[in-house]
Parts: sequence; C-alpha cells; structure tokens
Amino acid sequence: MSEQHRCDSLWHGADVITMQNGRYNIIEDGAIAVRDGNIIWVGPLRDAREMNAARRIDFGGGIVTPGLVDCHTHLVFGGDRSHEFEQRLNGVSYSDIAAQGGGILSTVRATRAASEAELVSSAAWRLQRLLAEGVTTLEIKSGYGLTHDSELRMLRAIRQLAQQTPAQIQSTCLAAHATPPEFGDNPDGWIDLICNVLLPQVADEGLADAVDAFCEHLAFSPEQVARVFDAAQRLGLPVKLHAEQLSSLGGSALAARYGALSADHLEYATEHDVAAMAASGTVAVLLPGAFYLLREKQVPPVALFRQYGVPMALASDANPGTSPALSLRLMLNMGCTLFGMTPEEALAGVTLHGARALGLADTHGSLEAGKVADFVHWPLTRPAELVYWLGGELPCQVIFRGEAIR
Ligand code: DI6
Ligand code: FE
Repeated sequence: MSEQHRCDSLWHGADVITMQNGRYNIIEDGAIAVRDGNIIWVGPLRDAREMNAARRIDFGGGIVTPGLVDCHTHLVFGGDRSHEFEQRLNGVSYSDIAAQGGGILSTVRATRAASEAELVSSAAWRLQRLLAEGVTTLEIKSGYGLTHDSELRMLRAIRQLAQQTPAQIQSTCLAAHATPPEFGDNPDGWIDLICNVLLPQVADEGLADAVDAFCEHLAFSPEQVARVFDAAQRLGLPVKLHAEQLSSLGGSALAARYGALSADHLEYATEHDVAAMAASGTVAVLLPGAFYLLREKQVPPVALFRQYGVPMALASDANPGTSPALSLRLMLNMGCTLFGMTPEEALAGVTLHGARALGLADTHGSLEAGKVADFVHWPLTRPAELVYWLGGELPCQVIFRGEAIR
C-alpha cells in the first residue's frame, strides 16, 4: 500500500457534487479521501478500493456538496432595525426615518455603544443560523463603527468570532460605508483618516483580509473610493466594492481597474462595467436579499455576466437595514426566482465563485484534491433541491477540515 493511498477518513455512500469549474460535476456513488484536514482524492467509490483509510464513514445515500460560502455579510452590529421595518410598513418613509436619526446611523449608535464582547455574542447567534445551513466559509465586514476605535473594535470582534467558531471567517474593513455624523460636512476628512491612520493600523495588526467601500450617491464618490483603494494597495490589501446598487456611477469599472476581488450588488452595472470586470477577473457578487427588501425593480445584468464570462457569486448581505437575512439557502432561491440565475449557477455562486470573491478559490469552494475538506451532506437526491425548497430547515451534516461538526 503506497503512502499516497493512506488517508485519515474516507467518506462515501452519497452522490458527490464537486462544483469543479463551477459545474455540478456529479460523481454518482462517490467518495472523498481526507488527510490532515485536506482532500487528497475524490472519485467513484469503486475506484477507492486501494485506499488505506483509518476511518470509513458511510453517508447512506443523499448528496454531498462543498461547504457553502457566504462571501458578503455585515453580521457584526449592535441593535437591530425591526422597528424601522415596521414603521416603513406603517407608511413612514425612508427619508422621515432618516430625518429622525434612524437608518444606518441608528445601527452606528448601537454599535458604538456595544462592547467587543457584546458585538461577538450578538453576532454569534446570527452566525449560528447561517452555519446551521451548511455555511463553512464566510466574510464579515466592519462599517457600523465609523470612528477609528469602534471600527477596530468591530474588526477585533470579527477576528474573535473566527477564533471561536469552526468556520473560515474572513474580515473586511468597510470604514468607507457612510460618513460619520462627526464628519457630516466633511466626508473627505473621514476618507483622510481611513487612508492615513485607520488602514495602516488595521494592516499592521492584521485585522482585515480585504478593504471595501460603498460607492453610491448617498455614500462615497468614485474619486473618494479611489483614494481608499490607493491606500489599501500601498498596504498590500485586496479590495472589493459595493457598486451600482441604486445608480450607475462606474464603481464596478473602477473596482476592476484596481483588480478588485469582487464588485457587489450591480443592479445598475452597464456593459462597459461588465467588460471591465471580465478583463480583471473581478467576481460579480449578487445580493437578492437587499433587492427584495428594498423592492427594487432593476435586476443585475445576469445575461451580460454570462456573455462576458464574469463569475457570479451569491451572498446574504446579512445586515440590519436592507437584508436581515439569516439563510443563504433562501438567497439561492431568490437568485434564481428574482434574477434568473440557473440552479447550477446559484450553487456555484455559494461555492466556487463565492470562494473566488474572497480570494480563496485555490483552497475552497469545490471538492477537489488539494482543497480543504469542508463539505456538507444533504438528504436530497438532486442539487437543484437545495435551491428549490423555500425555507424550512434542511437537515445536514457538516464536515469542516475533515471532522463532522454538526
Ligand atoms: N448596502 C446596503 O444596502 C447597505 N449598506 C450597503 O453597503 C445598507 C446598510 C444599512 O442600512 O444598515
Ligand atoms: Fe453590503
């Protein structure tokens, strides 16, 4: 028996949906060999006879997918905004709520008032809901602190969640999310502080894996975003951008010029934006939760992304204002029903392309030799069922780094 056939565990007895190259690539009656938390072999069980496995685990039917990836969340925040949701449905307008100090600034106040431990424990509850549905990798952004200290506190809370949770958690600094009230008439002053003080410290302490900004009329201009991206680039941090959510400002083409990992939302992206993203390999992250909650009408240009070969990811955008989403599986359904993605594209969007939007595609997002052994067993017969069932809990067994964790 050669060394290359020795493994810690051989998981078998289910159809394996590998998602290699973003396609289902179904291996009927497949098997996955794991050593030291990594996949060393995937194939039909009948070809695994020579495997010298310390443990063999029989799933007894069903399908196995890669662990799901939620590549865009704002899970860490203080308070919630269910009262504003109710107010809006009782006829109070967004602008009235904002004029009363509500909206994003109400979350900023609650986040500033929370300790790091409180931020961790309130986010942990939401995190558990996502993980219970088979998420093994996710990203969490800062952006509700909007002071030097409270942005750092959010990022430290994210790192703490990463340490205490059996999941891969990436941290993104989104200090350029909104202008803090203290900088009301001087947004450029906040951008200066981000570029010259905050980001250097964030990089120094290793608190973020990427830098994000919100490019929109009600947030920051492409010129302001470019300054943040220049600073990130000097510090060796990859960038991503909230772009073209409510209007077309050319943010996604700007992101592409900086080789961004992803541009996110994109309802108003033009063909020029899409071509630029294709040329730079920037992933289009689609966020149907915010589209749904804001009752938007313009859908992202899915046909253009297909035509230009721009990979599409799907994410929850979990945040207290525009997407209080605790289910990535619901986003799969919405991506198809609202945006016209196919179930195969949607599943690629929460596996391989989601991993790519985090710069993790070499190690995550598909079931292939050399990648981490993160996978999920579902009592289903076809992968489209993951997209098809609307809500309800689907039982699943989650394997993280080769160990069953739920
Ligand atoms: N996009 C959004 O939709 C929000 N932030 C962002 O970057 C809204 C965040 C909020 O309202 O709390
Ligand atoms: Fe967002």
